[in-house]
Amino acid sequence: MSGLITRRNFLRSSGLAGSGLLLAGCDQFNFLASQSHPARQVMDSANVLTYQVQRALIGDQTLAREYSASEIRQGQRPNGSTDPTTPQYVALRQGNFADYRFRVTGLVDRPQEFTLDQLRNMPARSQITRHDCVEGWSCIAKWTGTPLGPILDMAGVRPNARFAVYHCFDNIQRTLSGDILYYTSSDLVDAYHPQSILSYGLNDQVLPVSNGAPIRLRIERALGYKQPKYLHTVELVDSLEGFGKGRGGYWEDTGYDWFAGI
Ligand SMILES: Nc1nc2c(c(=O)[nH]1)N[C@H]1C(S)=C(S)[C@@H](COP(=O)(O)O)O[C@H]1N2
Ligand SMILES: [Mo]
Repeated sequence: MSGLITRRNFLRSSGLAGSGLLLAGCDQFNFLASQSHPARQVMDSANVLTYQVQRALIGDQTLAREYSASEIRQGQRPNGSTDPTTPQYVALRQGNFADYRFRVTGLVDRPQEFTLDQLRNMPARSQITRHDCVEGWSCIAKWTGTPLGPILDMAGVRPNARFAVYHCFDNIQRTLSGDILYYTSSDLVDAYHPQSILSYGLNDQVLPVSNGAPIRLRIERALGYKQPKYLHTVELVDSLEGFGKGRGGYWEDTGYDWFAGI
């Protein structure tokens, strides 16, 4: 959490107290999936406002708080998908991820592709941070990986790119019309943030499957659902339309805040 402002303080002080509904846990919010529900409009306008105010106050490069090793009190609690069953993922896992490729696509001059070994041989960063899930729990854990920003620079992000969409292997939901795969997105400020790392290590061990192996992105100034596990592609885009329901992520499509800053 940045010392400057929290969603909670901002909403309280700005008279958007009605939007306190933004702050409670996941389960109560299924009604928000209904596009026509009046709470949706309140939420949408509050999202725009908090996004602009937080970006203005927090600035681009403020770091999320980092902790000391003694503050790691338990393992990172696995949540959401913990054992993806898509054939593509199962096959990669059986091969110990030797055939895994991390890709950068979309509005870039030079699409990129990396093996796990290549990522592990790039400059590494470790950070001990707190993961906050909207369900109401948090964990302090040490994440090790390589920063995303320099990789985006290798790809040459085009000036018209506004968002990074993060595509994952896991079928978070199975429906009659097929699997729904997890995805989320961020602006380029978060994509280039120095703590935004493609992590392959957790608490000094190889990142386990339950926490997103082989690669999981950390976006440390955002809530848990903005920390995509089983990540395979970052796609640079100028609009979030055309992905899922167009709200920028699997959970975002059900009504969660897109910015999700903490
Ligand atoms: N691909 C993918 N990423 C995901 C999820 C998921 O189900 N699938 N769940 C999200 C949520 S809500 C949380 S709280 C964290 C949980 O990460 P963890 O299992 O490492 O604790 O991952 C986030 N990223
Ligand atoms: Mo979460």
